[in-house]
Amino acid sequence: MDRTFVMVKPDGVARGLIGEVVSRLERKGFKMVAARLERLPEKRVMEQYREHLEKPFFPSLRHYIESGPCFLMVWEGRDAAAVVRKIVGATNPAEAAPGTIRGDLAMDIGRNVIHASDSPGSADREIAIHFSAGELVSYKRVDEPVLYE
Ligand code: IDP
Ligand code: MG
Repeated sequence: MDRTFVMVKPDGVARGLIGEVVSRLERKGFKMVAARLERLPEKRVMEQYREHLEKPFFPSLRHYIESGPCFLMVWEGRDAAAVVRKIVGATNPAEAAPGTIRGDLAMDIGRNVIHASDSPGSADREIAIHFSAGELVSYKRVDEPVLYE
């Protein structure tokens, strides 16, 4: 089954939105296979956002991500990376569709509540940055037989 990396950013944690985010992914049918609440060390912020290191917004992005604890998760399900990105919505909450997490719960591109990997390749890379293989658990959801044909 496919996996993706999802992170409630410090604004989402501070606003008490961990449960809302987890609930949306759980109700969809995704299975959480790892989670951790922590303040990200600088090294992993740089690795996580390596494609943005030279962007003008990177210093403020880094300051934002390091400003408080994040809630890091790995979720499993069919086409996990692509489908979770749709649930998360566009990067700018002003353009994110209603019904998406950013469309429903955020106002500002610099405070957009959540991160999710943008492809299966990014998912593998980002999961490996934050979790060891031994931290990913294996179990069955009782509704798995009715979630998939
Ligand atoms: P994504 O989170 O939807 O994948 P990316 O383009 O990968 O969006 O950007 C990573 C993060 O950097 C965004 O979620 C947002 O927090 C921040 N960011 C991106 N573009 C801007 C910007 O123009 N101004 C401020 N922050 C930005
Ligand atoms: Mg991105």
